[in-house]
Amino acid sequence: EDTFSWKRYNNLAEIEDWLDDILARYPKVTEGFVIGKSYEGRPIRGIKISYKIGNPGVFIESNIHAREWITSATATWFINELLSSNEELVRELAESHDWYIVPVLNVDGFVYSHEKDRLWRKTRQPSAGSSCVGADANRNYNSHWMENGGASADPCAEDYAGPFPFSEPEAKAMAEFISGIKDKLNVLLAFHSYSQLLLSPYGHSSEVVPYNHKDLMQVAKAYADAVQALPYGTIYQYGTSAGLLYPVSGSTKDWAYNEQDIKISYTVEFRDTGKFGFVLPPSHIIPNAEEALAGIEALLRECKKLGYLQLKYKV
Ligand code: 0X9
Ligand code: ZN
Repeated sequence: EDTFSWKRYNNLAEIEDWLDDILARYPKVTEGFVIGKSYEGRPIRGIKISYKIGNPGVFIESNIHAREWITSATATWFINELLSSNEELVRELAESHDWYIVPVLNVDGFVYSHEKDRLWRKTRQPSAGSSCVGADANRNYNSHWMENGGASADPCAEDYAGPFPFSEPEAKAMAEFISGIKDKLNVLLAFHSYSQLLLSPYGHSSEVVPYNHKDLMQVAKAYADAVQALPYGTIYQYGTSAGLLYPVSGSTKDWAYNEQDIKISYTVEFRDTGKFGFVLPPSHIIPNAEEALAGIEALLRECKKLGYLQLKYKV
């Protein structure tokens, strides 16, 4: 904890020590959890923050892609704000939702990106019959897996879908954990970088979702507007992954939407728009995190207005 800081990017050990410290400092409202183990056997840890029984649930997945360091830096800053801010809007945000946050999902890849290859993206599970290592865990979920050119079958590709759905222990652990609490989850956000985008389902198809596309756009607009209203706020675009970016099959947010009935589900692509890309200077950590906080606050306010934060289960 002495070395943990948002002035630089922290490695996995530093993040875990910091998390232990947070759990020790806020024992009444936090609970640590482990969703499972990575291929290399590391525990994949998260924190639940809950101030009262019966809140709507928000899940934040972060750093499924190893090199996207701004995501765990932002997630940890966000956790700290939820627990320690005295601002009324942040207190309200913290205390009227149940938060489930996994700061580093792809733990093996994250360690590898710190120790060996800064631009590593995938998991670290070897591929049978290939010398290439790892799959794109954000193509590995069992929802329209490998459909419509949304992933690659080539183990050497950066968007390799894996040999079969949930072949990657990290994606499988997420699926098992989320399935177990899905009745409590109203919202899922998957933190990524970069491009400054809010991406809604679908990823695998250029069709829009039949049920609530308009609402998903309205909620995304609330996030984008709140970010832009900040003194140094940047511009976020929003739309479907397939429409705005490229087809993506088997991603977390599509699986959550399609298979787990979590009807507010986005990928958030943080700063920047390409000047530094994945290697975003640490001076961006706090501004990016402040944008995320403002954006999420506005997003949830809009969700509430539209009726998406009603309890899905009886307490
Ligand atoms: O390609 C990806 O997985 C994401 N972009 S990134 O540069 N962070 O790798 C975009 C994924 C967006 N789409 C879905 N989650 N469906
Ligand atoms: Zn990503």
